[in-house]
Amino acid sequence: MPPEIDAGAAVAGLSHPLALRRGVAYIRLMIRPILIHPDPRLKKVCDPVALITPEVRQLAADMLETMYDAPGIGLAAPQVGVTKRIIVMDCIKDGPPEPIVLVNPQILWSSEDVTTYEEGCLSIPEQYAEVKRPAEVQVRWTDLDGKTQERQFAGLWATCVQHEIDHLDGKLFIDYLGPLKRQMITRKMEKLKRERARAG
Ligand code: K1U
Ligand code: ZN
Repeated sequence: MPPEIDAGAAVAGLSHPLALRRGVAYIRLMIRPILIHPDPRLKKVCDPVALITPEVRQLAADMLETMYDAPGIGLAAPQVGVTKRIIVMDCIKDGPPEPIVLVNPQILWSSEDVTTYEEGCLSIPEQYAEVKRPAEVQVRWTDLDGKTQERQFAGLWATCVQHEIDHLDGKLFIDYLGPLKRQMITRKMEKLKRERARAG
């Protein structure tokens, strides 16, 4: 978590410094291991979250901590082995961080306009490929207060939110590539996993 952000405040979705003293309950944050492709948990369609519980808030806080530590601009719950429909994002490169937690996100509208971005994935380290996606999307989700939120995302935020929602449906950015490229990346990841397992 960047020093400007208070963990409890981030969990509550309160990233403004004035929000830091509102008596938000503090919880211990944990960097969770990120699963590497191929893994069956990354191929599952995740379950909707029925209720915002302390466990959901803890998971969201841990996911933000894990994403900032990696570092990344997004993370989906299945990447830390939890097959629930929760994603976190912060696509701010310069300036104060803007962490957001989206529970049960749904794309309501996608622009006809498409954009190409060279995507990466924390579950497929050091592999990048161009992916074409709608340039803007309207998304509805539940926040950690249980309130419904809606926002139109553009630019990197739009690319990232679609990449993360794909994770919740068991889809990876390599699934947009041709079979040869996808197979080559998968083989590299199998080798990486073998090496990591050997190294302990
Ligand atoms: O879901 C993930 O695996 C996270 C992924 C999100 C993403 C990246 C690019 C396009 C769409 C979605 C990452 O964060 S990969 C790392 C990354 O992009 C990055 C890392 C450090 C600084 C800036 C970007
Ligand atoms: Zn990813």
